[in-house]
Amino acid sequence: MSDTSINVPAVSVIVPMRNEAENVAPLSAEIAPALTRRRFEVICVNDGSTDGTQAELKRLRERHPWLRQLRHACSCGQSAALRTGIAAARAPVIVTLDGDGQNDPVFLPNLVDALEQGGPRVGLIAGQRVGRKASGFKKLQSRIANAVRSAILRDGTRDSGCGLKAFPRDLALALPYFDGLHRFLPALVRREGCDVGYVDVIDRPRRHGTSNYGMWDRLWIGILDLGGVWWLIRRRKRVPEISEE
Ligand SMILES: Nc1nc2c(ncn2[C@@H]2O[C@H](COP(=O)(O)OP(=O)(O)OP(=O)(O)O)[C@@H](O)[C@H]2O)c(=O)[nH]1
Ligand SMILES: [Mg+2]
Repeated sequence: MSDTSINVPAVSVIVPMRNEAENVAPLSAEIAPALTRRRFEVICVNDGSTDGTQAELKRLRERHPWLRQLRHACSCGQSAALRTGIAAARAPVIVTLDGDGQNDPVFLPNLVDALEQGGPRVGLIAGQRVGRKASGFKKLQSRIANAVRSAILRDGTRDSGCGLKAFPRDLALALPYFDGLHRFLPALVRREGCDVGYVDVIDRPRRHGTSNYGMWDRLWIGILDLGGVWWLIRRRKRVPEISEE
């Protein structure tokens, strides 16, 4: 890693973390080699963790100057954590991944490459999980949620729940914000008139710790959010082209 990597990064990797102490070290050890060709920073957003996540991130920062920790005083949720990271990012390109080890950082460059090669019309590259490692029941919930979402929003996306995503920072900051937004990025990006690209990624099991979501968060809140996103899309107005004369 060269010293310039901490000055002006080309890519900001954002990792939301709530009680992921045991996952921090193995994950950062995988991110750095995956991005050697690029100047990068990694922003771990510690979402009010009550375990050793804060201390572990502090310890690793001494070794890795590219590793930043932003900490929420109390837990505000995964969307808020992503928003905090995006706002603080210094690079024009953002890549996100979950902090539990399920998303393999080896796919990070594929997402960034696809975004760059897609040109200015592409506003999002979404990872599509293959070989899901979740339990049968969780996979069923996810399959139903994805089928209902894509039927209602017609966002052309097989899997919107994968943590691996790449997008321009400016576009992300312009999207309407609500809790749960991270599950609807393809529809929201298309709403802005941008295209969405896809990259298949191999899913892994959670490395340590426990899932932060129960069935209620996933299904019922998901249904409520789906209604909200449907409304946002219905109420979309043409974006005016403005010229000053
Ligand atoms: N669920 C949840 N995750 C959070 C929160 N804040 C940060 N995160 C992080 O967001 C990422 C995704 O959360 P997970 O609990 O793994 O959710 P998931 O991958 O959809 O579900 P599992 O398949 O059960 O692991 C992890 O890195 C969490 O640590 C929060 O308030 N709730
Ligand atoms: Mg997970």
